[in-house]
Amino acid sequence: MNDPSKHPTFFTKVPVKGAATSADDPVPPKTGNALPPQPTAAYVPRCVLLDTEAKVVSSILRERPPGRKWRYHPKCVHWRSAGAANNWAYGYHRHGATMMATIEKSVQFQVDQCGAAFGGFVVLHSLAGGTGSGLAGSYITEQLRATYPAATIINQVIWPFAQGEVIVQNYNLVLTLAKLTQTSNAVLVLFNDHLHRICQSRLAIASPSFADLNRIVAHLLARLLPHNLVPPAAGFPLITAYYGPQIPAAAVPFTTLTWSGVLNPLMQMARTHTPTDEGLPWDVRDAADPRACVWNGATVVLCGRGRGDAADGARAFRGLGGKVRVVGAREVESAAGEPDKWAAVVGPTSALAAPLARGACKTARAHVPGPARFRHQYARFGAARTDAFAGSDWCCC
Ligand SMILES: Nc1nc2c(ncn2[C@@H]2O[C@H](COP(=O)(O)OP(=O)(O)OP(=O)(O)O)[C@@H](O)[C@H]2O)c(=O)[nH]1
Ligand SMILES: [Mg+2]
Repeated sequence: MNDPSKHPTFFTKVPVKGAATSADDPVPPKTGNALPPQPTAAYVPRCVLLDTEAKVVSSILRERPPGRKWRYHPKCVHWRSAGAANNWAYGYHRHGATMMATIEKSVQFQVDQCGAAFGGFVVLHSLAGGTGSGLAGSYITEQLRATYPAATIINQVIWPFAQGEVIVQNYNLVLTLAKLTQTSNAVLVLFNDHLHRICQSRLAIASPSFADLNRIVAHLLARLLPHNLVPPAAGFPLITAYYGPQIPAAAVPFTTLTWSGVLNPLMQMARTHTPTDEGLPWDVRDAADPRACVWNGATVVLCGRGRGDAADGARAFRGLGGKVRVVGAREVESAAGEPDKWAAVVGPTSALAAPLARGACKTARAHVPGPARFRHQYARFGAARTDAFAGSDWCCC
C-alpha cells in the first residue's frame, strides 16, 4: 500500500507543514514514554499502535520502504517499557486501565477522522503473550465495546504454534477467548502453524520469519476487511479463513489460472481444514462425510481479472453445506508478483473446535484442585476464577 490515495478505507489525509522525508518519521526512544515528533506526512494510517514495550513499535516505525507515501501519526503510537511477562492478568489488570487512559484520545482522533464512514474497529493481536491477550484482546476490546456499543469490532487473533514458545499460552488464549465471546462481533483466527506451512511448502521460503507470516496476514486482511465478516450466529464469533492460490511471486508470471482451478482446491481446503492448496485429501467428497468440517454460513471473496464471477464461486462452493455468500470484485488490479485471480473463504467452521478444545483442556487440567503450575501467577495479578478459567466449561475430555 505505497499509494494511500488509492486506499481511503485505511488512510486519512491530514494537514501538513513542509515536505515529508523519512527523517520525519516518529521514532521512539528505546525506553520511556515521550511521544515522538509530529509528522509532516499528508497521509496517516487509521490505526493506533500499542505495546507494553518499545522494541516492536520502534522497529515498525524505523521501517521506511522506499516510495512509501505515508507515516504513522505520533499521537497514535503508545508503548511502555515493562512488557506483560506473557501473563494475561498482568496485561489486563496492570496495564489495562493506565494504557487505555492514554490511548482513548488516539482512538477518538481516528474515529473523528473517519467521520460518517466510521463503522468499527479491527483489533490485531496475538493470543499467547500477556499484551496481546490481556491488554489488547481483553481489556481494550472490552472498553471499545463499552464506549462504542454500536460499532462492529473484529479481532484478528494469531493462534500460537502448537509446540509453542510461551509455556502458558493456553491459559492466555482461553482467558482471552472467554472475554472475546462477550465483546467481539467476529474473531478471525489465523494459525501460526498454518502460515508457517504455507510459507515453507507453497511459497518456497525455507526458514520463514515472522515478517513472512505477517505478509500473508496483511494481504488476506486487506482483501477480506472491506466485506462483512460477522458470522451469522450470534454468540459464537469465531471464524477462520482459507485462501488460494498460493504461488511464490517468482512463479506468478509463468502461471495461468482459471477460476475453477482456484476455487475447487479452495473448496476442498475449507471442507477438510487444510491450510495449503496442495496435497488435499480429495477422498472427502461431501458434507455428509464425518471427516468434513461443518460450516455455519461462509463468505467467499473473489478478487481478480478475467472471465468469472459470483456464479463460479456459488457453483464451486455448493457442496460446503450451510449458506454461502459470494462477494468481491472481478476487475481488481493485482500488484506485481500477485496472481490475477485470488479467492478466500471465511466463516465459522467446526474446524475451530479441536484447537479450542485442546487449549481449554490444558487450561482446565491446570485448574483442578491440587498443585497447579503457574496459576498463582495469574491470581497474583488479579485474575479471578470467574475471569475465565471459565474456559474449563469448554473442556471435552
Ligand atoms: N504471526 C506472528 N506471530 C507472532 C509475531 N510476533 C509474535 N507472534 C506470536 O505471538 C505469540 C507471542 O506473543 P507476543 O505478541 O510476542 O507477546 P505480547 O502480546 O507482546 O505479550 P508480552 O510479551 O507478554 O508483553 C507467540 O505465539 C508468537 O508465535 C508476529 O510478528 N507474527
Ligand atoms: Mg510483546
